[in-house]
This record gives sequence, C-alpha cells and structure tokens, in this order.
Amino acid sequence: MRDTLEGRSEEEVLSELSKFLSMDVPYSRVLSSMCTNPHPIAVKAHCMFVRSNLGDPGLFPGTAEVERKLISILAGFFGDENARGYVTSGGTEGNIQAMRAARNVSGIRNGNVVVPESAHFSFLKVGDLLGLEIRKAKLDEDYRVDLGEVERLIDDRTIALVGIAGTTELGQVDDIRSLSKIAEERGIFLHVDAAFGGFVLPFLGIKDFDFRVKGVCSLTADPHKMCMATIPSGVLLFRREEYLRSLDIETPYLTSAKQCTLTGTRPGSGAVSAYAVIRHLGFEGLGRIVRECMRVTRLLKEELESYLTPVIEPVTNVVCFRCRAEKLKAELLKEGWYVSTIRRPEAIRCVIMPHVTESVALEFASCVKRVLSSSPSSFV
Ligand code: 0PR
Repeated sequence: MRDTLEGRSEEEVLSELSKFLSMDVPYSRVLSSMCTNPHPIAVKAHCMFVRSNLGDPGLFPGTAEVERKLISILAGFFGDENARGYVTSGGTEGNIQAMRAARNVSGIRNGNVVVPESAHFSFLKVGDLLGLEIRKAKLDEDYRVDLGEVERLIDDRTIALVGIAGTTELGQVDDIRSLSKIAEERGIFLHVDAAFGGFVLPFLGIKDFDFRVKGVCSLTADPHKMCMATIPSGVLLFRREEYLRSLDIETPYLTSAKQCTLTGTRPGSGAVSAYAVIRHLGFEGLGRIVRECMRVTRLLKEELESYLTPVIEPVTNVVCFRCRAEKLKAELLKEGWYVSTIRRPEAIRCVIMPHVTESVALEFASCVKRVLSSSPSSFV
C-alpha cells in the first residue's frame, strides 16, 4: 500500500515508532560496543535540556554554564585545571578538531600526521577533510606504537603525533610519556585519543596519558562511552587557549562573535547528561563501575583462556581472543551474542561495558565453550 503522508494521531505515530524501536538490539547480549545504556540521570538531564542549542549560547546561558562547569571539572580530572575545550559529538569530532588546531598553529599546509597503526578510522576522515597525509607507525609486540617507527616517520612537514590511550580494538595504551619526549624534542604537537580510555584509565590507577605528561597538547575523551552519558557526548581539551582560538571563525549574526566548534547547531544534551552522571556518581562512584567492568573482563579471560588465547593481558575492559574470528563471530550471533573482530591479529573482541555483568559474561563464556566443543577444529 502506498504511504500517503497525511497527518496521523500521536498514538498511531508512536506505535509505529515503537515497532521500529523493538527492531533495535538491546544491549544485554552486546559485547561489540563501546556504548552502553545511558545512566537514568543522564536520560533525565537530556530530556530536561532537549531544546537547548549550544551553537547560540547567548540564548542558552544556563546550558552554556553547565558546559563550562563540565569542561572545568574534566580539565582538573585530566591533570590541568587550566585546559580549555568544549563538548563535541564524540571522538571523531575531537580527533578532527585537534588535528585542525595542530595544523593551524603549525602554519604548515599539506603536512602529515604520525598515528599508530592501531588508530581509530576517524583519522582517515581527518586526512581526507584536512588534506593531511596520515602516516601509520607500526606497533611493537605488545601492540603499542613502536617509538622507533614514529621517529622514522617524522619529517619537517609533520604537524602532529598521535598517541592512543585505550585503543579501539585491544584497549591497549601507547607509551604517552615517550611520545611526549619525542614531541617536545622535535617541537611537534601531541594529541592523545582517549575517547575510550579517558573514563577508564584514571580509575585503574593509570594517569600518565593526560596533561600530567608535559608534551600532551590536546586530549579527547568520550562521556558517551564509559561515562554513561547520552549520545552524542565527547569532550575535547587543549592545554593552551591559543590552540582552541586557532579554530575560531566569525559568526556575525549570532549571540556570540566567534565559534570554535565543528558543528553549528549543537545539542546541550551531551554536556548536561555527562555533568549529571559525574555529579550524581562522583568520580568515586564512576570508578567503582569501571573497576567492576575490569573485574568481569579478567573473569571472562580466565573462563576462556584454556580454550582460546587472549591477544594481550587486558589493560582496560576489552579482551580479544585469537581464533578463526569471522567463523566464531557468526556462530555466536546465531546464539544471539554480538562480538566484533579485529584487524590484526585474527581475533574476536569483547568489550565489557557496564551492561555486561558477571552473570552475562558467564553465560557468554558457556556459550563460547559450547560452540567450541561442538566442532573443536573449526574455530581455532
Ligand atoms: N577514538 C577511539 C579510540 C575510539 O574507540 C572511537 C570509537 C573513536 C575515536 C570515535 O568516536 P565516535 O564514534 O564517538 O566518534 N570507538 C568505537 C568503535 O569504532 C565506537 C563505537 C561505539 C562503535 C559503539 C560501535 C558501537 O556499537 O568501535
């Protein structure tokens, strides 16, 4: 039947939308995602500020104040209370804008950026959008960026180095201290992609990835991942005001004279939902949740390690197991479980977000064991 676009009752529209919503996968059996169910207070805050537009902050001074407060809290959390920044749509925007700032302050056009081979695919967008050459440095045997490779790839057109604190695939953390040393010696901008690890590592006692390390110029961390904010919520911070100002363009007819953000119209929800979670749980409460995810990650590793070899000892709440990955992933999907595969080495990836509780992880582990023992030679 042809869909005439005549007006329909609220009930009809919402019931149609409910059908679509029910097609989406609930998180309960998802181990492939770095997102999770938002915290209930994040949802409440999101709804309260649903009409806010931070793109025109003069009309929303209250929302803008929440953003300032969040940035100030996180600046301190990441080791430099004077760091400046804003709430982005997530790690992709953070990486694009950090590289744009690095390029603008360098004064070099057609430059290059040295990233680890493990970098998130958003850096391919960075290269395409900004006309930068993305040079991929090989990894060492622990899947951290190889520092010798980084030095080899640097030349006089290198505008930035990138380190990853919590890689997308393995959750591994690059040696940011050593990258900082190289960056400082060569006078190059250093950006840390902590989109995932930013709200994990500090709670596991790992602090040498942020502004505490002298050469770090910018950092991106996403509340919509491990901080349980609503999507979209990312935070981009710069050590120096000058970097943020290099992104400014004039906005003649708005309530503000300049804008440094990538998008124009911008939701307030990312700022207020992250702020609500942090104020409600405190870093203490958030830390407890992260450490529980880490405990469950280790438990899953122990449950499965006599069947499958972990690629690395988990550093964050991600564990990858070597296997014939596409085959095992497909078999697990038949049982309703979602895992992802990684590029190198061949392995399945399990991200232990807060919705993956101990009982979910144990149920998953027994499913994996069952699948493996049904056909022992097919998957390993
Ligand atoms: N940097 C790192 C280290 C990341 O892991 C990610 C996303 C990004 C940057 C980009 O962040 P945004 O996607 O917020 O722009 N990592 C996840 C990934 O690609 C994103 C994700 C989350 C994908 C949930 C799927 C999913 O269900 O795996």
